[in-house]
Amino acid sequence: MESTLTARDRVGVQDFVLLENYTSEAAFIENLRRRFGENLIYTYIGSVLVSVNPNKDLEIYSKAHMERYRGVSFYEISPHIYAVSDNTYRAMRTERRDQCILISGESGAGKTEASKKILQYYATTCPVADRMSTLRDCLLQSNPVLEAFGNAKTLHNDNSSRFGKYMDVQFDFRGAPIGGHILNYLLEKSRVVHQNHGERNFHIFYQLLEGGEQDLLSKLGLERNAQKYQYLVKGCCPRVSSINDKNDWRTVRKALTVIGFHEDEVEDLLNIIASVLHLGNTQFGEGKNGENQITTEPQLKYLSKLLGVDGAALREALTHKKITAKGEEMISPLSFEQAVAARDALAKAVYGRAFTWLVVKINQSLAFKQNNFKGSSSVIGLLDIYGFEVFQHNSFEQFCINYCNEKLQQLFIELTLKSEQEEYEAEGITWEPVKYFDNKIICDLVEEKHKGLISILDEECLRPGEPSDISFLEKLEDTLGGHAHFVTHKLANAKTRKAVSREEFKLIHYAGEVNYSVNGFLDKNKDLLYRNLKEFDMSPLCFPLFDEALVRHQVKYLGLMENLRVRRAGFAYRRHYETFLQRYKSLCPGTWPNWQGRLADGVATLVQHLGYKPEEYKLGKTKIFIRFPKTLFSTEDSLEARRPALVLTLQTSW
Ligand code: AD9
Ligand code: MG
Repeated sequence: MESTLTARDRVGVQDFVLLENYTSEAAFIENLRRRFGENLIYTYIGSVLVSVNPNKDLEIYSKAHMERYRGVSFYEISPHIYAVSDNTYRAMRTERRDQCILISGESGAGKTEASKKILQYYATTCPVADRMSTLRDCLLQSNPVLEAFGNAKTLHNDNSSRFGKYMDVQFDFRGAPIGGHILNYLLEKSRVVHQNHGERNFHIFYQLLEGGEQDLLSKLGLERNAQKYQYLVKGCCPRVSSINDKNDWRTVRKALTVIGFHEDEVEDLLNIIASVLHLGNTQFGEGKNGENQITTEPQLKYLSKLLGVDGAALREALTHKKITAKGEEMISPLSFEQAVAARDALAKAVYGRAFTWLVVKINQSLAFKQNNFKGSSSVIGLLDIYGFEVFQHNSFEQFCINYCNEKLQQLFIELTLKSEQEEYEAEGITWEPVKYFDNKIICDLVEEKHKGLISILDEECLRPGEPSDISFLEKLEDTLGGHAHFVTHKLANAKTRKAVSREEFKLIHYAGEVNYSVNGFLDKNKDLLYRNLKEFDMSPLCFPLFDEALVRHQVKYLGLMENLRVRRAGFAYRRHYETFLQRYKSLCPGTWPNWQGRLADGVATLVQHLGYKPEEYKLGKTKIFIRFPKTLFSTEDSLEARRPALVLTLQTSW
């Protein structure tokens, strides 16, 4: 007998809420797998979009695709990042409220790609305000520039964001973009001086060396060979097959011009990049009198030229430190190790400053010019941070990144699981609570005042005496010992002790367990730069097509099953009686033009007239709750969801 697959069997359901066996994790994963097999990477859980990384280019992002999603309701067309973009845009316009799109997922899952697609959608489909056509280009071109300076190849992602980004796009009353603003968080500066095996420094270094014109390189004193630079050889990975540094250089160079960087500003920026490479090649050795001195004169010469500082002063600053004791300033020589640390600290500080300056410049070009503007404006915010990551060796940087993801998960829980269920309870709607893991306990472990990990770290950094990474670890053990999410070698039982070394602590995160080496925690937290260095006034500035275990892990820790249960049992829409009545009263002679009685009775009259079936809605204390989107579609085609849009990206291979 021939068996035929229905389209639904083949491509699964496009909203998990429609899944028959909705409590089964296996059915959930199977639905994702089927859709993924058909290149359908997007699926909804109600208004949350789940996206599975295809790791290949799909023909679903053309202008024609964008047009298809314009002005069309969320549930009327197949799930897409453009549907979220459009829905958010229309919600902003009709409700005149600022909106925010949060993108969550682990490293390499596709957050940055999603954020770029959203921006492209707005740049292509929104009307253009007077004299604002250049803004659109600046918005789009800010991406390659920020990625060049803030992204790098890691073991998880060839284009991994090493900074967090929150971008606001401001729209005028007609829905035309009129401005933008970028907030950057915590660049991973340590990458400038060190990369783990198989990883690279920030893209810009390789782009400049590969793509920079010969004249330019000569002026900067650079050779076209990344292997020559100590800061670029640590990861033994100068080239990456998926990256074309030469082409990317051209893109970045053009983008800088479009954004409005003057030639001298680009020169300043490249001087800084080159000086970081020269700093990396600056070596120290023993002088005639046993003193520590710089042994690489050409580097010093270039450094003083490129940074615009006096050579002798720079030499002194890299080999000596200035301290104030009993009101007197004293200069003391640095040991070899101290000099190397001072050099690296300067390289990180210089690069960090250049990155901040870059963002300031981009913001100037995106800034909305008040004098051209009439009327009110609203904002759509886009959050794209670095994703949760676990390497074999994890340090302060991973700790910061993973804590950031822990906080984002808190927000996700708050928006989708907690507030939703609390609202049903408050409104007196009969409700069987759905249990979920609340990661607040881990956030508190990290951030609680006086008792949390960060407070203990700060206190240890400021403590007189000789605080060290190990004394910090001991303080953690004293204060946090016994916490269910905190383990060290000493605290572990005989069975698990081997899994944590004596210089590590383990955090049991919502997304998995991570061992952090405390080595360098104190210095990195202090971000130390000797005073005499600070005083310089430098220039401004083949993928598996679906790894089921990996996907299952993410489905679990992101709480997607719980999310589905809340959505499935819950109500897609809710409106205050007054708002609902105001909007639809014209559809019912009994409520038009003005309902004089109790609001709840007016809504009951209205929905009865509209033919709502009892199972389709519930009346709470102050609001009407509507279970299915289609009920509302028949009433009003374009009513928007009020929650901020959420996009969850899933990694398919690590
Ligand atoms: V990290 O936390 O910054 O390390 P992201 O941002 O989550 O990470 P990213 O968006 O950079 O991941 O995606 C990683 C790679 O996956 C991209 O460079 C693409 O090669 C690939 N990717 C992601 N999303 C898509 C997509 N929608 N279509 C095709 C994609 N490829
Ligand atoms: Mg990213």
